[in-house]
Amino acid sequence: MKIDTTLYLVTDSGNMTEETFLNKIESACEGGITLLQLREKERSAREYLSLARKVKKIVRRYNIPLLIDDRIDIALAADADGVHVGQSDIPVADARKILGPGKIIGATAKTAKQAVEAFQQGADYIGAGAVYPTGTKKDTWQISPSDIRAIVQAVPIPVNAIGGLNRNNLEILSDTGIAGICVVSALMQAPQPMLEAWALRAAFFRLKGRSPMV
Ligand code: TZP
Ligand code: MG
Repeated sequence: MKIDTTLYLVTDSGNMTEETFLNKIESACEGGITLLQLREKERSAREYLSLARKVKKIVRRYNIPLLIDDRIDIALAADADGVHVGQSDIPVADARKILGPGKIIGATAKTAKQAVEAFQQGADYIGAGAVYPTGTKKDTWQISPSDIRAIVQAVPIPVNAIGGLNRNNLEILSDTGIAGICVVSALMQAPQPMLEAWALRAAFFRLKGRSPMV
């Protein structure tokens, strides 16, 4: 499935109220995010599903696909657009078997070998990182821009960078060939996610040498 991964918001509702969280998501949608992953590590299945349905109502209005982190059951129940799986989650091939060809499946890869495996199993995009140290995900480690470039060169699907990215630190990714950036805190912690999303888009398009208007 063809997807635009330019500015990919991965959520973290943290200590926010649900209302604040949903308002932030709506604001980020207004600012031009192109993809959203609901990533909720601390919630029960029932809470995760309920939140997924609420988020879906918002993103649908902006034609932004909704992906669910890890949980294929939640993605199916909420009729989300797909899932994102990590290296210790259900393998892409099994996720594809369950979800069928019409859904989006993203996979995390830290090496070109992992990326190729995910692509061959049916992944639609790759998330690669962490680029910078990040407090958002404790059980990860950094990979270098040249690792990311090797991943980009190994697969014909979009590769996004993730990990500690913000509007001011994308420059080290300039030669990697990434299709987009994934951010959590840059948008979730922003007082006005709409303005921040706009700034992130502008920073990314500057990196790629393109105008944000096209
Ligand atoms: N995978 C690698 S780093 C990361 C994930 C989910 C977290 C990125 O969060 P932030 O706040 O953008 O650094
Ligand atoms: Mg996972």
